[in-house]
Amino acid sequence: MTSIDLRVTGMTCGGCENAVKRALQQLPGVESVTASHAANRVAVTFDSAKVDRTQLTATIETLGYRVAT
Ligand SMILES: [Cu+2]
Repeated sequence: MTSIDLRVTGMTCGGCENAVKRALQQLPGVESVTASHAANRVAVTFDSAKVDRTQLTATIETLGYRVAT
């Protein structure tokens, strides 16, 4: 398993955190997700054979949030 900590802006409440968590957890290979709008952070643990950082980032951005690189 690989863990990454993404800096994500645009989340303003717990609903945003849940939206991000739900969307990421639908991706194959995603093991766990924690999100904090207060810290502007999303931490993801995933199987790098099944999903990569680009896909995780794209999924978050599809929801309307921004991922800093
Ligand atoms: Cu929100």
